[in-house]
Amino acid sequence: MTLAPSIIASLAEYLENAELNARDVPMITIEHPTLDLGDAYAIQDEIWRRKTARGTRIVGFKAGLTSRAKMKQMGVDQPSRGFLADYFAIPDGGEVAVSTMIHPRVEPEIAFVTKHALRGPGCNIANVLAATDFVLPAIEVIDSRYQNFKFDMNSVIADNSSSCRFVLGGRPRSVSELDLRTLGMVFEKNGLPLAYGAGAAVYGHPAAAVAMVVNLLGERGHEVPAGSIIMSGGATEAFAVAPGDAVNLRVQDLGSVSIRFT
Ligand code: 0L1
Ligand code: MG
Repeated sequence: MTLAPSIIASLAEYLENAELNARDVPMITIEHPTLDLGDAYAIQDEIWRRKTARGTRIVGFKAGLTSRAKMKQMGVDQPSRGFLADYFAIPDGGEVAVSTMIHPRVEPEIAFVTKHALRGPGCNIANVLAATDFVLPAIEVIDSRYQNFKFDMNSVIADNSSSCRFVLGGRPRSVSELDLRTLGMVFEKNGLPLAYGAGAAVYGHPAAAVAMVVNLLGERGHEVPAGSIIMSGGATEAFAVAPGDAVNLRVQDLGSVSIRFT
């Protein structure tokens, strides 16, 4: 780590205010070029602390940048983690106003819900599958707080990996009945296909992406409690949305999930 605790705290306040006020800001590494990965996760964890101190519940976590398509789209070369706050959840088929966000994009994902706690380091696919209660189709709405959705790796990690909203839907299914790598996905906007995906596009196996999140959390002493939601990462690149758009994801054997933007 290179930054003093007071700078970590003020950058966390700056980025959280950008999220809460839906205002974009310059990338933080412009003013703090020495900011490293440890500083970035310390800022993300300080945003987490600020929210829980105000009574917000952290309901789960996310893997970010787990597909080749996403890494290529954003010009980065490693995955990240973020946390999910209670108010990020939108009901299946629900609406969200684009005016409450900066420049939202959507991603097709598989969400895991845990029945046992998970803790890294050393968490692997088998540990994740054994601790999973069920999986669900999910849409993640990401919204970078940075101008023009442009950032470097450390800046996006500090910004909670662009976490903004998520929707869970479909039918909960036990992982013992499924091959998560070969699950097909059709992602649609306004009734037309946007992209097609498969589970293996998510870090080789969606449970491997979840293990990666658990291990990244473990590096800073965080456990994933039973009952957590973990978004395993986009199976395709992310797509911009505008008021009036209806987005739907169909996942083989898991049903569908949708969200509308007003
Ligand atoms: O969920 C994601 O893959 C987003 C991670 C952060 C990068 C981005 O905003 O695209
Ligand atoms: Mg995502």
